[in-house]
Amino acid sequence: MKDLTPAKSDLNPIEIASRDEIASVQLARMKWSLNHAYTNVPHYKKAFDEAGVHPDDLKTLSDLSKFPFTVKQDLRNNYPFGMFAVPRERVQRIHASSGTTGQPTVVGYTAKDLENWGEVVARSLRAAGMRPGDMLHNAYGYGLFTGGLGIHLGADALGLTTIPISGGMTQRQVRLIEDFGAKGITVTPSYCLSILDEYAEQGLAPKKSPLEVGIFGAEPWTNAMRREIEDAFDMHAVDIYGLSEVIGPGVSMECVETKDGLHIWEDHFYPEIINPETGDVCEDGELGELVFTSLTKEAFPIIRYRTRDLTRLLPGTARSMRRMEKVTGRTDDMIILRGVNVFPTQIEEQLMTVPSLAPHFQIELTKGDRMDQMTIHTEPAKAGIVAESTAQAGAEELARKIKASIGITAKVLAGKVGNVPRSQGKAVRLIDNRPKD
Ligand code: DLL
Repeated sequence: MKDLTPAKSDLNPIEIASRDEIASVQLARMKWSLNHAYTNVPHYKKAFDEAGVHPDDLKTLSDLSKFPFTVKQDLRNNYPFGMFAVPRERVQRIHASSGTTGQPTVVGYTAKDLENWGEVVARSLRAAGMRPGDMLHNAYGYGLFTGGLGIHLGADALGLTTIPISGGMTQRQVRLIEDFGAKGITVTPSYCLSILDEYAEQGLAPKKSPLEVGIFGAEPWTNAMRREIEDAFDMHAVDIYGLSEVIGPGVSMECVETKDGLHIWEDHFYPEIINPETGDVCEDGELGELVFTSLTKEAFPIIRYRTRDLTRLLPGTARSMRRMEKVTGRTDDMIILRGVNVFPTQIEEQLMTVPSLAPHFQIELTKGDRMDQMTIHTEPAKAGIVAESTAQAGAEELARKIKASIGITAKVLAGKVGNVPRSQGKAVRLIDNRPKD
């Protein structure tokens, strides 16, 4: 793999500024953001008043803990445009969550917001090793989802040549990567695995592909998956994180030279970790729920938004800005099986250690005689090469590993190749077939 470390002189100076400098930018911007939300969004005025706090009460960054949280339900209650802090005419772009679990969440951006978004995504792409003039194959979905268009903004800001291919039509993805010679690919890690399968299908060697870096996010993935993908394509694999409510992709980014967690672009997004049960703010280093406050957003300021993502905050390394550890999962994705908490990423980690099984998986929950049962659907590795009996032995090995490392009994099935549904975006890791009562 090539060394893709960016030159220090190419970075935005704030990325490597002193902590004091960063804190002073944060404090000034946080005061502005709280005032902006309070003055222009009725929801925030009401919530702050009810909590007995006023933006002027913020004297230091830690005073933020006096302010109330914002949760997804607040956004739903204000559907569609009630959380906007500028007249609708000043909103140049709208994105929305898919709304599969309820009403869609709508977010908006002014011209300045789009410029800032482009800047943080450009920083992220540069941190991944992309340089002006490089070619980017952008396979995140274009549309209401922030992935495709968000990455596109940053690619334009950095001066890349962008292939706006979006998700799907996997044969064509492979063809264009090969014919055009993209250096970078932006895609969900699960869809990258489908692209990898397609390389095998077409008899092409992924190691010989022009790709030098994959920029993976929009869903949790493990370091074990990183090794799998890096090895298969002989390219770097780095993590990009974000969520629509905070801006979209580009809230935080892993640096290609260290691959040690994701630097949060703290001059735009202020992070806190809280105990999800008590709401108390945790110390850096403690595992908890990630909470964000936007510092510069005009159209859709967001104050202490509970992301439901679990991680911890760590000091800066390649950049001065703090890092977040790779996300373990969302509080809503946590499975409680007979009293044991399990995240799909823990299953992924174990699956990657069984060579006879492919990296695709899906977890199904059912009700057994009395207790909940977990079945993990997997497939033989390397279509047609690994015998079914070998894969079945691999499935049993995986069940033993899961028992030993996580402490739960799961049934592991190695079905036929293609049995596990393939994603073209975010993978669906969990199917809950337990009766609803
Ligand atoms: O997924 C934005 C995005 C697009 C990020 C492309 C990175 C790349 P939403 O659809 O609003 O936005 O979903 C946000 O996805 O709260 C996390 O639970 C999850 N997520 C996003 N990035 C990561 C990541 C986009 N790198 C939700 N690791 C977030 C783990 C991630 N989970």
